[in-house]
Amino acid sequence: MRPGAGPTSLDGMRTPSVSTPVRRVTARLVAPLVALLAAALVWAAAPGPAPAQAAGAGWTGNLIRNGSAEKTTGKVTDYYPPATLKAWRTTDAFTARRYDGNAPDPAAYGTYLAKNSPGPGSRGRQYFVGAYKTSSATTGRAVQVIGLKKHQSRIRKGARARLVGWLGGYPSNEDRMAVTVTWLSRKGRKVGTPLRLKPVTRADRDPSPDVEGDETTMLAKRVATGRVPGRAWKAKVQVVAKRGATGVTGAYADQLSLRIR
Ligand SMILES: [Ca+2]
Ligand SMILES: [Ca+2]
Repeated sequence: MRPGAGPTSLDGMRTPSVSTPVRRVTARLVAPLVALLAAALVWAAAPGPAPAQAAGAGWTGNLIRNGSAEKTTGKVTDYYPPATLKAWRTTDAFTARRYDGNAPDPAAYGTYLAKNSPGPGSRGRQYFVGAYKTSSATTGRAVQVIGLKKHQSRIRKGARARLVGWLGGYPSNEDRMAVTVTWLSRKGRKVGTPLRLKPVTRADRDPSPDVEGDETTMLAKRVATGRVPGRAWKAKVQVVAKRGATGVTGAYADQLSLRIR
């Protein structure tokens, strides 16, 4: 199957039959060929769903809704009052913030993320922010439960899962984001082994606290893969902003995705 091969061939067939004097013999030869080509075109066009599957090599699309923090209501230029994130149930001022304009020195940028801070190439306009203005006793959190009903046949055959997220913060702060996917049975019981993204800690953002120049306000990619348990009926995604000891200012994340195949 070569997309486009059909129409090109058909045009090629039309050209001589229109531009040259039509003889009965030619017409008799051309008519069956045109019919054959038309049949070939129908055949080529028929397997519509195939390209979508081939594009992801068997993986589903991203099952996490609003995984890039782009869909919000309320102000995203400041954290407070917190904007509401669509598709997520949030606690304790877990919200989204807009990336600041390009920073002259992105690696040494301040407490917020800029459009050109180290992070995903395709990041949209906003990122997840947690642990801002929280009480000392709690952590900010966003939760989303994904129904897996339509993937049941795939899951029963033994599916794999791939969880990806970009996590980070700024160097002088210990806040960090943790992402967990827990599999739930039809009755809501935990089944299988959860997927966890390792937080990007202060040590990751400032490897040598005594040495200047290696501090980075950033997001780094974290990936976790694992088996989808055969009894999984739902996937519960939790994004938890963990507080540092010195205060509460920001744990960041963006581009969260969960795919199975
Ligand atoms: Ca985003
Ligand atoms: Ca340092």
